[in-house]
Amino acid sequence: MNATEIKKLFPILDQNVNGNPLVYLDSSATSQKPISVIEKLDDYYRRYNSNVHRGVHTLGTIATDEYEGAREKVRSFLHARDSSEIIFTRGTTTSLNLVASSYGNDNVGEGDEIVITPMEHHSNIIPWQQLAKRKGATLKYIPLQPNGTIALEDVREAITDKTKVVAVTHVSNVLGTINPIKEMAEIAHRHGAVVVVDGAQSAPHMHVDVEALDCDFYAFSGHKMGGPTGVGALYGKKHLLEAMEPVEFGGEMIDFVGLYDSTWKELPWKFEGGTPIIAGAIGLGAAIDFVTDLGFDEIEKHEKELVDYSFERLGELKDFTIFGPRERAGLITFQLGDVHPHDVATVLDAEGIAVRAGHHCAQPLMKWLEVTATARASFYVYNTKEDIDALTNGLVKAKEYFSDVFS
Ligand code: 7TS
Repeated sequence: MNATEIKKLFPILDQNVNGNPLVYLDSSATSQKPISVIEKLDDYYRRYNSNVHRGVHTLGTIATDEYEGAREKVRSFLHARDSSEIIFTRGTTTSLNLVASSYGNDNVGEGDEIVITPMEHHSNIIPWQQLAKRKGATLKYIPLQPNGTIALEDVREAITDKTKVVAVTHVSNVLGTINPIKEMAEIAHRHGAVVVVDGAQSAPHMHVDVEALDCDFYAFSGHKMGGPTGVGALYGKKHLLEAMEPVEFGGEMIDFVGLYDSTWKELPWKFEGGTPIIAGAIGLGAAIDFVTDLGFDEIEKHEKELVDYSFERLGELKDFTIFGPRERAGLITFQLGDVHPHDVATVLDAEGIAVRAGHHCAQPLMKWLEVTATARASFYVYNTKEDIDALTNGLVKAKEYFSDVFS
């Protein structure tokens, strides 16, 4: 299936916005949803909406089977060994907070170090800042190379025997940089540290194999890969999760409750307090079916073509800067002369082209880039070369509109 055919499977993309066919280039913020995911959610609510893990009635059994079936799909998708290593969460942010609160609280102490990078999304900075403050630990940053990549010699320099956690994004949501997780994990493990991977921008776009990467934790969101909002997952190595305390207490996660003490269910349910994200998880399962049917070889190839074509077409523009390395995932963050990114995005929006403008929840990275904001076009399976032509034409218009800035 080519991208034009794939696009037809996403009903929302078949519309005009501001009088022009919608060109959706904001999938790093959230992707659109294929009809199969929309129908799966509809089917759950129409046919078998019930709570899960609660006994014998038929609808509840179907819902439980579908919910646990979705967990198995996530396991297989991440190439994890055991489905008990998959915890459903609200998404990447919740997953990372869970690790910082639970693993971090018990394993990071005064004088210890937490190593991160300046290219992290706020969701992979603030939980560690807070943990460091609570514990009197130090937050340490691996410096970036001028092109926005990480050099392994800097990783070796930053990680020491004091390091307890290395938290790093697999793919930068601003630069598109793909980080060397496997090599970083090897270095971290030599010093007894665990590696927490923010997979928000990798899970939707590339083969992920948590066993091959040998990361200890991996977090991702469903809504960036065709799934519903409000659901994602945390993978953790079983022996680590087993030793960790839950962070949310209440229904669903308990085994026995006494007046003054209680015990927890086994993995993964001890981390899923309250009625779980049933519809969300089932929808995420359908999204995983969708992307795995397309195939990650195809998805990676397609996005590489779009990146190559973007460099070719956007390279024709003068006063145009693309941030980040040439080898990258499927997104282009840019600056058009001195025009404010919000103004660029507003002109593009009038043409029906959706891009994101702002700090992309990466303020430390904006500081490193010496900008306050940027504009970003991000791609997914339904984007075509024509979308990039439309973006290029839109940017030419923006340049004309703001021609006083360029004169
Ligand atoms: N980590 C990275 C690398 C991200 O790109 C995002 C979301 C998150 C974590 C948080 O994910 P959430 O699903 O928990 O919100 N990134 C973006 C973005 O680039 N534009 O909008 C959201």
